[in-house]
Amino acid sequence: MNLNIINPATEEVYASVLTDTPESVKHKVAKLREGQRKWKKVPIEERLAIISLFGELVHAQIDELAFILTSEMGKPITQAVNEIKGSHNRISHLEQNAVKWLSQEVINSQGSTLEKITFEPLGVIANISAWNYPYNVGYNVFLYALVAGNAVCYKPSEYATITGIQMKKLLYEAGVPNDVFDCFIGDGRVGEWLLDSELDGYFFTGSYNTGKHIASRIAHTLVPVQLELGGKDPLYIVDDISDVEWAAKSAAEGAFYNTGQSCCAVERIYVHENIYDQFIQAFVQEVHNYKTGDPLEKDTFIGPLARKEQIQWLSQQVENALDKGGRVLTGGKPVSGKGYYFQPTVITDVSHRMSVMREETFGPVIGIQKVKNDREAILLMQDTEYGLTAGVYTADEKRAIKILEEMDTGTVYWNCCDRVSADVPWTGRKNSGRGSTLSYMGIRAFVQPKAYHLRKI
Ligand code: TXE
Repeated sequence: MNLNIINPATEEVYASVLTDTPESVKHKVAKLREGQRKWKKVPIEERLAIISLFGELVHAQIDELAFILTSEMGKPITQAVNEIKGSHNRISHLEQNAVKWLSQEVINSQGSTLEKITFEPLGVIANISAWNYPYNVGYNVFLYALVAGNAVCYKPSEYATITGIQMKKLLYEAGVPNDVFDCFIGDGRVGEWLLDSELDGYFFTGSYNTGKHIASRIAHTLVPVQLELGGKDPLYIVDDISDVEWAAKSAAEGAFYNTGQSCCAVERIYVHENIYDQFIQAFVQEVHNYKTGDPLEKDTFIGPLARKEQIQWLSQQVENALDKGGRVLTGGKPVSGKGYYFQPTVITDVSHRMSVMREETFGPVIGIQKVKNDREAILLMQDTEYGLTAGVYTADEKRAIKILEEMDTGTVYWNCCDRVSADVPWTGRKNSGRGSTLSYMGIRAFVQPKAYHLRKI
């Protein structure tokens, strides 16, 4: 079967590729099983050197790779370049830390028994991935898994397939053997065949519904399952902020970057009533400045949505808000003409009875709610099934920490938002997932400990 990849800006077929079949999945998995036995014996320094070379090859082709990413999922080209450049910090993180975190640890060497821990690869793992940041979220899994000595079944999203194929090519060119990494091409059906393949670990990035399905489908196998899922990430703007324009600009960028299709995008904003009017004015002004249009133009900030169905979802959220008393200050509709465009939209007079404040939007639509005090803000921020990130903008560090300590989320931000760092774990709570990538925890996620009790006689 063929998978047609539609350019979301033009609605034309950008590429057509052959998908995997149950037989080809079986064949590839068997090949990777063989390859992993050899790969795990390659010294970690050699594996790291290959990944470093991969990073150089990506860097050398950045413009071409960004063009592909923009053409298949609509990310504005400047943001595509930024993503590819930014994802390199995963490689630097591995170069600096992998040997340290994967080396054996001698725990007790005094007395007659030596006790130590070694870290062995899981084996052959699945990396079932999303389309919104294919470099970032792909690297978080497959580079770390490879460095730790695993073989990887990489299933790029059907909306980032050519990018996945390019990454595979460059990994091979850098020296990753072709029986250690492979791409599995197609939609959820190919993902299902991977679930049937009795792999040694499943690392999933995507929606809550698919993540929940995967976790329950393979629960009986008892292999590790990590899920990086969606969020409904709140941001609270406190009234002690002196530069309200700055806060509005920063919050808007957090909400609308990548056309709002980031897992940690700001999805709802609460503003203290004392600065509410000023904030709204600055926020809407900022959104008016965004250029929506051809994602290949360097100054475009809002591109098309990656998936056509998302237009209907966003329209429904807007309608639902309007029905319940919300006010659309700008945007609110799909853009007519070719391409899956939706106007950047700001809705006020919102409440938690509205879908836009409760369900993941994943597009350029934001609800902004007025609050009386920190207590009200905390209650609203916590009123969610998700637990990915939460942020607060305030001049007062103590006040910020007090609020952030109340958040049941894997990440909290003070005076920043929508950011990821390779040095600290990326992890979700509740419906935002389980397990961590990045940091030393994200290195250790791809190994299993072995305890040695060694006694000389
Ligand atoms: O997810 P989908 P998408 C989240 C983001 C949003 C979602 C968007 O918040 O919720 O990801 O990604 C495959 N068995 N994050 O739309 O549809 C499918 O082919 C096995 C969170 O891509 O769930 C694709 O490869 N596999 C985040 C992958 O699952 C199946 C970072 C994801 O698809 C399958 C980025 C099945 N039955 C995005 N059905 C974070 N928290 O870090 C589909 N797939």
